[in-house]
Amino acid sequence: MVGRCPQASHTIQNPVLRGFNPDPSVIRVGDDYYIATSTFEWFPGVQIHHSKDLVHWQLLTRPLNRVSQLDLRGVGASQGIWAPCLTYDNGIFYLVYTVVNSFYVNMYDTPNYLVTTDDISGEWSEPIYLNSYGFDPSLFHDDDGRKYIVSMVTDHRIPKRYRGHLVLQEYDVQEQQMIDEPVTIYASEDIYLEGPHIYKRDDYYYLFAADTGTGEGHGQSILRSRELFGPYEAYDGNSLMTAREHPELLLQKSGHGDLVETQNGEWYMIHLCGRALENRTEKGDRKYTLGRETAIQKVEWTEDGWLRLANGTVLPDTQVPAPNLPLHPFPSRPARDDFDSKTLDIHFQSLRIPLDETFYSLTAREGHLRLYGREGLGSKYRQSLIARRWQEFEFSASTCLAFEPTSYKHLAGLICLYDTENYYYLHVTHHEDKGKCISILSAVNKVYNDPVGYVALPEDASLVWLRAEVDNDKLQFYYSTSGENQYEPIGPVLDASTLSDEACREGWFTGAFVGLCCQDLTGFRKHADFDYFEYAEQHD
Ligand code: 6LW
Repeated sequence: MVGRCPQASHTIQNPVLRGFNPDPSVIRVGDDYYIATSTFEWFPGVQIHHSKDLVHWQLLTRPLNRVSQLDLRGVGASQGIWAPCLTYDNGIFYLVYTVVNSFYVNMYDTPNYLVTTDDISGEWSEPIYLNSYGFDPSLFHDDDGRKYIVSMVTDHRIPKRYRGHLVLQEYDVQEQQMIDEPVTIYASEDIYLEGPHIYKRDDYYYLFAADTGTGEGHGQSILRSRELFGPYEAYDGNSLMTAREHPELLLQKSGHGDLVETQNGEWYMIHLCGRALENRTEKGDRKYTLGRETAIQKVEWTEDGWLRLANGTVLPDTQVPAPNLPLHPFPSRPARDDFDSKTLDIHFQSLRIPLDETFYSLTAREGHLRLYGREGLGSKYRQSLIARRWQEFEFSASTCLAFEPTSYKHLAGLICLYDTENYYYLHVTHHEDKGKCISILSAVNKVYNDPVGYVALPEDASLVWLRAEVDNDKLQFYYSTSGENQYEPIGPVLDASTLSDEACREGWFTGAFVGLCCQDLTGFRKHADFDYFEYAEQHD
């Protein structure tokens, strides 16, 4: 499926990584491009997508895939893995990232780690601890072989000394630890910088960093110095990219960029962005159910050694000229997963701990996913839940379930969720008076409702079909006990926009998911068998 000749006239359609894929970091190794993005409390940790043309992207791997590398039990919503930085040097891939253990409190705990591999889609090393100054660590490989970590610095004091503060410290590859003291390379009472990367080009070191937070005021800045440790001078044209004055643009929140040079000397910036729903929170913020996503802009160096968008403005474009590279589309994926494979589809993630066979099986009943019921939807420890990102504003998700609950503490079904405090759960359960029944449980910042109560199912209904249809801010559930063509709506139209960064109170960095789950709140692992899971998008 590889294109035969270079195609200069193609376009990159943004966002390239749709749905919850923030804090992108990019590298090119030969003809291959890779982007790493944050995964927070979702396991396995860090997503890496692959491309050969910057136009088509495919999810390749998630490197932090075992508990010895990453144990997120107990971490809060939107904590866990933040802002990975992917680099490559001398045959080795390096991935640094933060595991946020406490945030939204006075003192942050933000240990930073490094893992390595020589095979990006294979196994990665055990983590090496780096430091805990702040988050968004990035590894810089200098020409002389020495390596440095640049990181933002948090400050728990009231008031803080600086609004923006970055430090640089050397990392010793042989010793596998930080050496020497960290040096402040940026400190400002005005402009907050984070997500820093350092590059060397010609006679300058460039400090490339996100400015002004990650909301609609977000932007991208560049500074430079002839010395690695500064002083760094800011570009007059900062923010070199931002949508902050332009609420009409598709790519809101644009910032947190990283640079890549193609094989032909063209330059691109990948960056974080978000697509807004029109409805707003009580505070007046637009809502982003798809979380923060990843887009690409073409950039160019000016004659005096600064960087600007190739479109001549500071505004991020939805369509961007593709690089002069052969097109390389990937095969499209079927919307339906029949659970016939021995492994779960790569798009599924679990919460905080691995998808291991203590809570699911693809072989116990052939052609089915069996989930063994475990903890409740508020648990930050051992839920039996697999889910995938919402990637478009309009989609449907459906499943068919065999489940024989004998207690109201047995539940299984189809869920749309943001975190442990915000979800809509269409589920089969048992009721003392009604027997097997269907219900909806909604949670909106811990305010719980059951809008249809408990609806009895026919006694011989061994299979129950469940469906969710999402249209922007509207969610309608459906169910059937007599086949896929017999769906009837259940419950009111629900407000899907509560599952958004702006609406959720505990944490606001991820995005909405849809998936399957099973709870046995008696602790005896009652299981449910799911015949398939289908996620089908409606495109404009
Ligand atoms: C990311 C940081 C940020 O690490 O959000 O507000 C964090 N800024 O750059 C999580 O995406």
